[in-house]
Amino acid sequence: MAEVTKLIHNYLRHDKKFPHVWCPGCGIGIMLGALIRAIDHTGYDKDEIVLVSGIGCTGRLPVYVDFNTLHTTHGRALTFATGVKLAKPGLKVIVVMGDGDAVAIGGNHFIHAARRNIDLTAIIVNNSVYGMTGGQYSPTTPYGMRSTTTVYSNVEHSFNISELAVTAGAVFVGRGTVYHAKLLEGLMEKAFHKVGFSVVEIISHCHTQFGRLNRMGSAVEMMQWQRDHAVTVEKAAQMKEAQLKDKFKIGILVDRELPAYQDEYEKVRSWSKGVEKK
Ligand SMILES: Cc1ncc(C[n+]2csc(CCOP(=O)(O)OP(=O)(O)O)c2C)c(N)n1
Ligand code: SF4
Ligand SMILES: [Mg+2]
Repeated sequence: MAEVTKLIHNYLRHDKKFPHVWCPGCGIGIMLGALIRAIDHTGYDKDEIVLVSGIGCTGRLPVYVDFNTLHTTHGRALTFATGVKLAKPGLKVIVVMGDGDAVAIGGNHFIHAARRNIDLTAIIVNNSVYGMTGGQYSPTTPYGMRSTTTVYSNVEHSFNISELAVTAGAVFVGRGTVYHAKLLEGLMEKAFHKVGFSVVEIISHCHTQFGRLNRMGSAVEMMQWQRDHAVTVEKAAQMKEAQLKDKFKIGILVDRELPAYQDEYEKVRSWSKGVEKK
């Protein structure tokens, strides 16, 4: 309990910004807890952290935490974060986005940040829908599911955010759920330690929009769904393709080394100042 009180006092803007806007039972609160614990474990000073977000229920998160924070425009969090990282390479820049923020309006920024391998950590809460604006479908709404703009059935096929990140070049990609909070915390910590573009996708629930429209039950029942459909990468390796049909993998999906953009950029700048090119 003393540990929780310490975290609350250290990291939340408890005297300024609460009560928060999230619905009771929303997964974003669990994600916030995991994020703060992971940052606490890394040992960074609060002033060394920059938390950047766009707009959305998830995008609201930096408002509540006592780091350097930027609450920017929908879909452009990664562009603001890129500017911060290039201007102040010594800072740890973490970008918090919803699925819409990251791969709908912000999709092009996302693939190019990954391709460029700029040293940012993207934390993406995938709740399958545009939560804040009333439950419209997003690029992660599964085929056949309902949203307020696909009232009969979504006829589009959804993005797999983590696979997109792997293909686009991210050096670290992890996927967790808000049910598996401890795993999530560990994935975030690993992502923060990685130099280059790292991604943590978090399968979460929006019970008041997506869950209600698809009759998926309460927040607790939606978390039970996460428990029953998530399979660790290690377990999945032992399973047959048919057994994995309605499951998704959690854990570390990729962890590789590639030169990070801002280091390469500094190298080129040094050549322009007369340092000999090797
Ligand atoms: C340029 C622009 N387009 C659209 C909007 C309206 N808008 C605000 S949040 C949002 C979607 C939020 O969905 P997501 O990013 O998945 O976050 P969630 O609320 O689900 O956490 C939209 C479309 C906006 N604020 N700015
Ligand atoms: S609308 Fe959905 S995503 Fe937004 S706070 Fe409520 S439950 Fe969470
Ligand atoms: Mg969303």
